[in-house]
Amino acid sequence: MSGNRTFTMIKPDAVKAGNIGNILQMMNAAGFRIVAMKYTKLSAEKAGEFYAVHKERPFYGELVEFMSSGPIVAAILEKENAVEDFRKLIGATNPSEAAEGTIRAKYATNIGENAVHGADSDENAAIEGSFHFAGTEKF
Ligand code: 3AN
Repeated sequence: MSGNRTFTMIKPDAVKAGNIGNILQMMNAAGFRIVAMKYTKLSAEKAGEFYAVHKERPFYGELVEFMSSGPIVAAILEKENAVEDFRKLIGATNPSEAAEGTIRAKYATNIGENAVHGADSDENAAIEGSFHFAGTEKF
């Protein structure tokens, strides 16, 4: 059975471009409820830890540098079938392949600076949510 929570980050490119409000509005309009949210900045060390699964990928260094380059918004979101529905809402990793109307089609710059993160499984959503939030910060 699929779970009802996912984890997201509005990435430094979208924050810099002034798109926090627009992106939250799209999440809200798609029926996601905010369980936890914070405006924060990852150190290079923390970004490296978060993306440790991509350690061997050629873009790892670039990804860590980018994700620690400026503030982000981290959030846990709730909705039935959250992980899958949220991946649909954000669109493909590469914005040139992202379906029309998706968050990445509208706001991503390129495959690396792609505006938002969305957890890819229920298991990772839980791990990533716990990485950013204590139990007392979830409502
Ligand atoms: P998604 O974020 O769609 O789950 P993943 O998990 O394959 O995509 O990649 C994680 C992050 O790594 C992406 N959001 C993107 O910022 C970065 N990334 C993925 N592929 C590339 C690439 N070919 N070049 C640069 N950065 C990439």
